[in-house]
Amino acid sequence: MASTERTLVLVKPDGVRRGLTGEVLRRVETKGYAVVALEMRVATRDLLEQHYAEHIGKPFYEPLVEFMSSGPVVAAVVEGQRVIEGFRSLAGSTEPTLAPPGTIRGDLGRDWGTSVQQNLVHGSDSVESAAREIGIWFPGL
Ligand code: IDP
Ligand code: MG
Repeated sequence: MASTERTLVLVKPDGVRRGLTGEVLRRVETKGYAVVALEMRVATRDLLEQHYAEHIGKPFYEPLVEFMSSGPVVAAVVEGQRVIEGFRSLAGSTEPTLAPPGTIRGDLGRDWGTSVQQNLVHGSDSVESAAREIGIWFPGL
């Protein structure tokens, strides 16, 4: 049996503003994953620069940091077998216009004409990213 994994999930500021935090966590929990840490906070630029280091220099980087610090986010550590790919599957693809119905981004998101895609959630994309991101958001864990 595959060993238990942990992933970092963020409900982004658009999700929190739209009152979808509970809906996102509901999908995580009804899928069977466990929320093992949870916090609402406004992310500092410094934290976001660490979190999104791989995107520095891309055209959407500045709008992304601006957007992600525009209001509170809900950060969660979620646990379960294969949860990293499992949550990415629940979230759907990056562009909400193309994310399949049934996914968080596909059901709840759309393009709003902004320079950065406002797509409701973040989920770590690998074991390495998950460990790095959980260390950034929950250093005490
Ligand atoms: P992911 O969140 O699906 O893993 P990443 O490629 O890691 O997508 O990009 C981080 C975030 O940056 C995305 O969730 C989205 O908000 C934004 N983003 C990514 N690519 C683009 C783009 O081409 N245009 C506008 N925004 C983008
Ligand atoms: Mg990513």
